[in-house]
Amino acid sequence: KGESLEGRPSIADEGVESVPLAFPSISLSSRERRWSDTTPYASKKKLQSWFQLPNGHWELGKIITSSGTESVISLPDGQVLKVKEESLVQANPDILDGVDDLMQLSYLNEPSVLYNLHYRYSQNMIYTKAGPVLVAINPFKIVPLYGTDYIEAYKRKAIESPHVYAIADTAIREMIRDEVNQSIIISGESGAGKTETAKIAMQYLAALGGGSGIEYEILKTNPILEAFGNAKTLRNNNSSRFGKLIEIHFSETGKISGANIQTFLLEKSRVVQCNEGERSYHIFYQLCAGAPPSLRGKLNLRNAEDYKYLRQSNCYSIAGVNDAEEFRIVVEALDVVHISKGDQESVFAMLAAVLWLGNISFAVIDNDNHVQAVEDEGLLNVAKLIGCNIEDLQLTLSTRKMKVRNDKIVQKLTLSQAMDARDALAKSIYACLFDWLVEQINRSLQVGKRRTGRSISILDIYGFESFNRNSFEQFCINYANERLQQHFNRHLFKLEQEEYIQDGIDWAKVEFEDNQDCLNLFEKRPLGLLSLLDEESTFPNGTDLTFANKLKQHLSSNSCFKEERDQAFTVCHYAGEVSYNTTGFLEKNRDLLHLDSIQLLSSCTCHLPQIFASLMLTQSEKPIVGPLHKSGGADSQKLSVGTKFKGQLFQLMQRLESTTPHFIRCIKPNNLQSPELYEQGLVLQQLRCCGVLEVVRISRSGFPTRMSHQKFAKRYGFLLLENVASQDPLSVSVAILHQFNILPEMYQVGYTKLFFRTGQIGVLEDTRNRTLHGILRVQSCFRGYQV
Ligand code: AD9
Ligand code: MG
Repeated sequence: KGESLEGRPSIADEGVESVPLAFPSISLSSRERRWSDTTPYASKKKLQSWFQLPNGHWELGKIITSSGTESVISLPDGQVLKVKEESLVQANPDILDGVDDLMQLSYLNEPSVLYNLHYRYSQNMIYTKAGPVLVAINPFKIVPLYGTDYIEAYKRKAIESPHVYAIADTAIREMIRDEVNQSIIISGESGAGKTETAKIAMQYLAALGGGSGIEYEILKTNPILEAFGNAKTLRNNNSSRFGKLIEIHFSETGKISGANIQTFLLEKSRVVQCNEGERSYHIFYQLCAGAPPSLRGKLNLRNAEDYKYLRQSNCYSIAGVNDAEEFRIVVEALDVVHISKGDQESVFAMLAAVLWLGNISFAVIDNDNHVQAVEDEGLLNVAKLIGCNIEDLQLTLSTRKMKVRNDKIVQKLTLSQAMDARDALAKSIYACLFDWLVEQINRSLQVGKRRTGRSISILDIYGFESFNRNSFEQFCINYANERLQQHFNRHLFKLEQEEYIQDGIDWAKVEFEDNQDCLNLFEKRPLGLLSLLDEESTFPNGTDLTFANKLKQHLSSNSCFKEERDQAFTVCHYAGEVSYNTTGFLEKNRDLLHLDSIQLLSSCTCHLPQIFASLMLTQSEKPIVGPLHKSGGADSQKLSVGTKFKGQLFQLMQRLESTTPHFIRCIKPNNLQSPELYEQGLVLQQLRCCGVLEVVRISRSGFPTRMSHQKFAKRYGFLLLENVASQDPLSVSVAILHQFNILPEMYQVGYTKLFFRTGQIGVLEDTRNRTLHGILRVQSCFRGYQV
């Protein structure tokens, strides 16, 4: 009783959440190996333990005495507390402070991981490995970790500390070594740093060069896509409102030969509507602030404050951002990707048309509240900019042509119908413009003729979002994140463990949070969220309320679904619960543009008729009411937004499945977008929901690197001192393992493959490279003599 902890060497066994390192990883340098060896510090670690304060914050407490059931600890602020032994969580020895891979922690528990990340973060080391995953914590300030010198150093492998550059470098090496396409998959909440991280990865790949300047073009796509597809939200001043997959192609010599960008579901509604404190797409403000006088004159441009669409959110500028300067950068980038000055002017004209559309007003013309578009400045400017007749535009916005049996009738619109028609037109123009731009960029990027078919894809989609009020956009964004999470789970848990079983490997199973139930809630047919939404969208009498009721009727038994009052429902996502308000769901899912508007656009004489080409294709002659469930073929033109998005995501997943994935998990340390602030609770919640701890656990207990016997024998066989040419791959492999003294606990020999613990292959690869390098040097010496 009251015995000092130092006298009780067995305390480690009573650890609350201790996960002692099963096997020290041999990939560690000798200094690091010392770190992960816990025995010499056994007494030291018992002096300190983590204690959770009532507010949830973890503090490192010094243990003064311990009785076995209770301990007396002193906290950093001087408080001395008597606490239950089981409320303490083991802390790592000081010497492990700031290890660059969480795998090296002797005690892998939440407070230790939080502390380690914080320790590094406070020294600008924002990157940490969690086994195979790179964790990146948003610094919200410029950190001195990037640029040519760093890129060079990572190329030469002169720096080993975790970095996006290191991930990109591994991707290139594995693409060449295994002849398999690679992907860098970046995930994290809104504002966590995905887009920045994607750009940093692109920067590294671009540094490999291509010769034709294509790498420069690739980098210049970023300012363009961000101007047109990013906006200030409450979560992030530069929030991506579309998903992006950029596939970078390589030539045989490992140089960039071209690229292709695929985008996913742009948030159109933002063009006509956005919340207080948010902004519409950056490009609108950039145009208003930065257009030169001649362009201003041609487009009749005003200031952002003069446009209703931009005025409604009461937010025009972003701290630290100069929109006029950004406009200059965008124009320069448009030049680089070969968009002609003429086309650029047409693009700006379309943007101005969208802005002026918002200023069109309506006047009531009869007792039934029917309205007509007023012939005001807005209307005149729109007609001029898109190149249509003023009366045609007026009619399109105020009436709807319908066919009733064989008669054509013209129906007048009420104010809300007319405003909807106007807004739908603005959204369509903008979305077409965006797609057109992406298409032009892709044309410009497809220069490489000698393609090897090898590529590295970088995925940056909008992060998980939860606002006070969540609509159809958040519904789609969070669904996409759910899909991505499953891909992550599959690769780091499911497939890994299945492969061990198949190959007869001994291993310790690790439980992980499976999100299949939530995906089922979205995708199941006929009783899933998306199917029910489509069904209700096709019913002429369907409303957002009947949709909400239908969900309650059919989905209440699903564990990921919660009923809410009125028009709302809640989904339990992997990253937390989100309540959605169904207002606007049906309309956004149908995404109708009236035939009248389509006809108007197709008749207009603006300089970019091609931009509306996609519109003609995607909208059918018939009203949308019709079968929505069929996919492919002619019917795909009428797909609802939800179903189309689901199809896109499935395709994306298929594409990613054929690549070797490299995962980067971005973490947002605070909600204020401010530097130096590390909120434990917020970080922990993100670590938990993306399963970072479990990944580390499985990596420690598992064998993440694997290679078939054949491949292994072929790759390293020449390093053997004895001649093994006649032997089978398995025997050669075993001979290699022996010659290089690879410790038995570091690998397992499966039926078809060899399995290695993290880092093992690196040791062999280094030897192989050194040997090959030696051979080349000898060869070039000989050549020198001949000359
Ligand atoms: V969203 O889902 O598109 O809303 P992202 O993409 O995850 O979100 P983003 O990359 O836009 O976040 O990062 C948000 C802000 O954090 C950036 O505008 C930068 O100001 C800041 N940031 C992120 N990463 C870094 C970095 N490595 N260095 C400096 C950074 N600042
Ligand atoms: Mg982003």
